[in-house]
Amino acid sequence: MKYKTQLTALLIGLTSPVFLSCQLEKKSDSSASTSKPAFTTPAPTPVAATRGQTDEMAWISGGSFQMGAEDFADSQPVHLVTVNGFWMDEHEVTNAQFAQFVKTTGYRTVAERQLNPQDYPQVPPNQLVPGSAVFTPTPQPVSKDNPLQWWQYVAGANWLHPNGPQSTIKAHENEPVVHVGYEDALAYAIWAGKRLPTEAEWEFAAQGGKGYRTYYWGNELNPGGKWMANIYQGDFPHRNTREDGFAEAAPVKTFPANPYGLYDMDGNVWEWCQDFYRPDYYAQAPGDNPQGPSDSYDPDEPGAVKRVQRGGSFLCSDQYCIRYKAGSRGKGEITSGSNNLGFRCVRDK
Ligand SMILES: [Ca+2]
Ligand SMILES: [Ca+2]
Repeated sequence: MKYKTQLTALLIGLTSPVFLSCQLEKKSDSSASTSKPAFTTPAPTPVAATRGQTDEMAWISGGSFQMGAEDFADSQPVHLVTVNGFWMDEHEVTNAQFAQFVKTTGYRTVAERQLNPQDYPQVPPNQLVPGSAVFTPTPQPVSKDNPLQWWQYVAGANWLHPNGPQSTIKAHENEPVVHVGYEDALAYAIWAGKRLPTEAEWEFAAQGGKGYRTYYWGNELNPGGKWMANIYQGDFPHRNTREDGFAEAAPVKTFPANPYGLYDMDGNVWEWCQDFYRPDYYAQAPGDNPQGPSDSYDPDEPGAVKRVQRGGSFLCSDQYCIRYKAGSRGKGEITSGSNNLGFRCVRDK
C-alpha cells in the first residue's frame, strides 16, 4: 500500500520535507539510491477519444539541444538530446477548454472524488473529504522551512472552485485550469487526441531554439524593468507585490511568447510532463527522444509516485522556489493537485 504522503501531510498537519514542486532550494540535492523500491502506476482508462485538432498549437521542428542545467543536481549532467518534431499547445490548457472536456465526457477530477481511507491510514476518516491544496499567504514573515505554513488542504477546492467552495472559474475562463492530477491531465489529452509532452520535448520547446539561458526568455530577470513571466515578487510567502500584475494565475497569453510562439513556458502554472521523476535519470537517459525512466523514485519522499512538472509557477522567485529557471526540474505526486499546477498537451505530426 502506498501512502499519499503529500496530501496526508496537509490533512493532518505533518511537517513534510518536500511539498509539491515549490520547495526551498537546498545547497545540494540528494542523489538517488538505486536500491530503493520502485513504484509504477497503471495506465488510466481512456476517456471518449475525439479527433485531434491542431488549433492553437505550434509546430515544433525537431532537433538536438543541450538538456539540463549545471545549477541543479537532478538536472545534471547536461547532455545532448534529440527530439522529433511535434505539435505543442501554444498555452496552458484553460478552464474553458477543460470545461468542454468535462461537459462532453462527464469526467470527474481526482480532487472531486471521495478519498480512499486505505490511502491515508494516518488521517481520521472524518477528515477525508475531497479537496486540494491552496496557497494561502501568511499574515507575517515566516521561516521558509515548513511549506505547510502556506499550503492548506481546502475541502471543496477543485478545478471549478480554485480557492475553495466559495470561489468560481466564472470570469476566469481564459486562465489555466488548476487542481489537476496527472491522470486528469492525461484523460484530457487523450480526449483531445493529444498526449502529454515528454520532459525532453518540453525543455526543447521552452528553449525556443535559443539554447541554454538562465531563464527561458533570456539571461536577465526583468530586462528593461519588464517582467517576462508570471512569477512572484515581494517577500514570500506573506507579501506579494505583484509587480508583474498578478498574485495568482494570469490569463494565458498575457506575457510574451517565446520564439516558437509558446506562452508561459516560464511561470504562471506548473505543467505536468509524462516522465516519471528520478533525480538520477539524466546520467543514464538515452539521447534519442527520451521517454523518462520506467519507474519513479524521489529520495525526499521514497513512497510517493512522482511525475515531472516543468516551468515553475506564480509562486516562484529567487527567494524560495527557483525552479522556474531554465533546465530545472519539478516533481509532483501524481494525485496531488494545487492551485498553481496545470498542464499543456502535444501531439505528433
Ligand atoms: Ca505574479
Ligand atoms: Ca507554465
